[in-house]
Amino acid sequence: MLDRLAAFLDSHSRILLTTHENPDGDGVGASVALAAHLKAEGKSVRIVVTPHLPEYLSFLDPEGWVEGFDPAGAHADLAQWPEAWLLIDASEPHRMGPLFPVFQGTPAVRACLDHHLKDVPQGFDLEFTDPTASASTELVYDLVRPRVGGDLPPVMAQALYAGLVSDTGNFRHSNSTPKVHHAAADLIAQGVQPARVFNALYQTATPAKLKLFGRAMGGLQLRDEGRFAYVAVSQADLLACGAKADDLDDLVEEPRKLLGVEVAALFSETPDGRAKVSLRSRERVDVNAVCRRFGGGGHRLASGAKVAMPLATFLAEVEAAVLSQMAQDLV
Ligand SMILES: [Mn+2]
Repeated sequence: MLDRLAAFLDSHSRILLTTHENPDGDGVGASVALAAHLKAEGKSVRIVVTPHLPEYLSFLDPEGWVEGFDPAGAHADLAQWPEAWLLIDASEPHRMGPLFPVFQGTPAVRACLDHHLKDVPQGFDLEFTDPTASASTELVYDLVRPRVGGDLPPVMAQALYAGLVSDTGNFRHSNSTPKVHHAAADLIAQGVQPARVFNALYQTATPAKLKLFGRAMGGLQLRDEGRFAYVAVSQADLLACGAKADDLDDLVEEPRKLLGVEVAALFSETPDGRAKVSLRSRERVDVNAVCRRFGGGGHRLASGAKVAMPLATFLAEVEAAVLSQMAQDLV
C-alpha cells in the first residue's frame, strides 16, 4: 500500500492535502508532516482545511502552511489548482464538509489516505487505507521515515508525534500498539518534547470550556445500570457559558471515566439546528455499528454521526440503538 502511495505522490508535482471538516491533531499532524516531506522534494503542496486550523493546533504549523477554506476569496478556483488531491484521515468525501463540492468538481486525480473503517468504495481514483493503523499519522510516518533516513526536520517530527498522541489519546486507547510506541520513541529521540506537545494539545482549556463541562456533567444521564452514560449540550448551553463548538472536543471522555460504563456518549446541537453524537466504547460494544445506522461511522470503539433532526429526537433514537447494540454485544 505504501509503495502505491509513494508512486502516486512521486508522479504529481502540484498536490493538495485536505482532511475532514473540523480537523483534529491526526489530520493536521499527518498533513503538515507529509507537506514538509513533499516540499523538501521540490513539490508544490498546499493544505486547505475547513473551517480553519483550530487555535490549539497552530503550534504544528510554524510556517503558516495551513489555509482555512475561503470559498468566496482565495479558494474560488481551488478545484483547478491541484494535479492530485489527497484526502487525509477520512475515506468518505462528504466528511470534507464545504470542501466536498470543490472536490467533486476538480479535474485532479483524487485519493484518500486513512485508517477509518469503511464499507464500500467512495468514488476515489485511488485509496490508501489501513484500518489496522492507529492514526493516519502512523501511515505518513511509515511512508516518510525510510525516505528521509537520518534526521527529521523538527516541524515534521513534532507533527508526526502530535498526530500519534491525538489519535491514541496520549497512548491510552486500545490502538496504542508497540509499533506506535516505537515510532514515538524514534520521534522523541529526534528531539520532540512530549511535555510541550501534551501541554499544547490538552492543557489549553478556557474558563468558558470548564464551565461548559460543569454544566454538561450536571446533566449526566445513566442507563442500563450505568453501562451507558451520556451528556447533552444544546446551543443554549454553549451560549450560557460563552463557549465555542471546539470546546466540546474531549467532553465525551468525561462520562467514559465512570466505573462500569461500557458506552459513553456526547450529544450536541450544531448552530444550524442539526444534532451530533460522539460515541465511545470501552471494549465490547461496536459503536461504529450504531453510528452507521445514522449515516455516520468511524472506528469500532469510537464513532460519530450528524443528522438533520432535533436534538431530543436524535437522542432518543440513538439511546434505543445503543441499548439494543449493548444487548447484542454484552453477552
Ligand atoms: Mn485519525
